[in-house]
Amino acid sequence: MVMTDTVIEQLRAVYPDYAPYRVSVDEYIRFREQGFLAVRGLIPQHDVQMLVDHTDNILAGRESFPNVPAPSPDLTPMERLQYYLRVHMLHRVLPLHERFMLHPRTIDVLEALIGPDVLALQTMLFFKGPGQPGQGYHQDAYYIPTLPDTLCGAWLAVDRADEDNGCLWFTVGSQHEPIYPDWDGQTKNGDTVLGDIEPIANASNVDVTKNELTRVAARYAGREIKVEADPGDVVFFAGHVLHRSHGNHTAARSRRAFVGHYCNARSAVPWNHGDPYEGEFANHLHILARGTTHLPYAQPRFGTPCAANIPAMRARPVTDKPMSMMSDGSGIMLLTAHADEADHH
Ligand SMILES: O=C(O)CCC(=O)C(=O)O
Repeated sequence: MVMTDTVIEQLRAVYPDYAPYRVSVDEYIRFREQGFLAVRGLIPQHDVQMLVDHTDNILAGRESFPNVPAPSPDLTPMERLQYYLRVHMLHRVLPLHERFMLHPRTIDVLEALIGPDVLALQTMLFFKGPGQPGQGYHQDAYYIPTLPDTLCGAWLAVDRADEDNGCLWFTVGSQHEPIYPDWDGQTKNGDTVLGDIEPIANASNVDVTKNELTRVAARYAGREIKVEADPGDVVFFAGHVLHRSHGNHTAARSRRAFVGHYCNARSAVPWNHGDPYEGEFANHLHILARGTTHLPYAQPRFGTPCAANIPAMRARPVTDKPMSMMSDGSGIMLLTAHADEADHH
């Protein structure tokens, strides 16, 4: 959408120095060619510092997550760093997490990659302290189905993430693969309509001999890319791309990250993180971050500004004349407004 000054002002009430981010054609192409796109420095450092302070406070017992057991005061500093691996869906209970889920710089990128209408579905906060495990090959759209399938992850580095503390790795080319059903998995999802698809077992298992997506990854041998990231970098990745992370092998460095999952707001979403929902789809439980939709959506619980609560963000520019692809007279086809009433057909 074209950001008007009024909309930018409303967003700046929560994100004081927000400046819209414009995705380039080159970035758009790279996202499709590689299945992921790292946007460096997308989130300002003082914003990232809020997540650093928040997670430090959690581990020190100065803040707590509602309904999640807190670390006991008797733990050693190392035991504290290793207490949480990841916590899901905190945007439904903590304003700070809703703020990061709907960060307009993140949504600017999603609008270009999977939009224009963007629905915010899920969040995870990774602590991944020293010694904590990674996650083996998996495809996110297996866990979070969207119909049509438009899922995209946005992974914000809170600490520096590198090979030693368990950054992300992507298998380039695998974004074109179907979603493999996992008979031993948590869902019945997958592209089972394909006549010859072979189900796999143990997606996400870090043991490559057990994780049967290893045989899919083998088709792209030599094309796995390590994506190191600095605080504030956001890595966007498509729902089908095979990706994984290794364990944190450092002695003292955590690898914290804030992850959101999103889809085009015109997709139907039969998913709500395991919670029951009325009816076939759960779109009404997920937040409209940008644009508009003919489907239901939720309001942000803590009032974070986004399309759900700013009507101007849901407006689509319309012309008062029908448009057609028409020749400009030199043989070039252009999207052109009909000039005369007589042409309105
Ligand atoms: O951060 C990680 O280690 C894994 C994250 C991941 O694979 C995901 O969000 O799908």
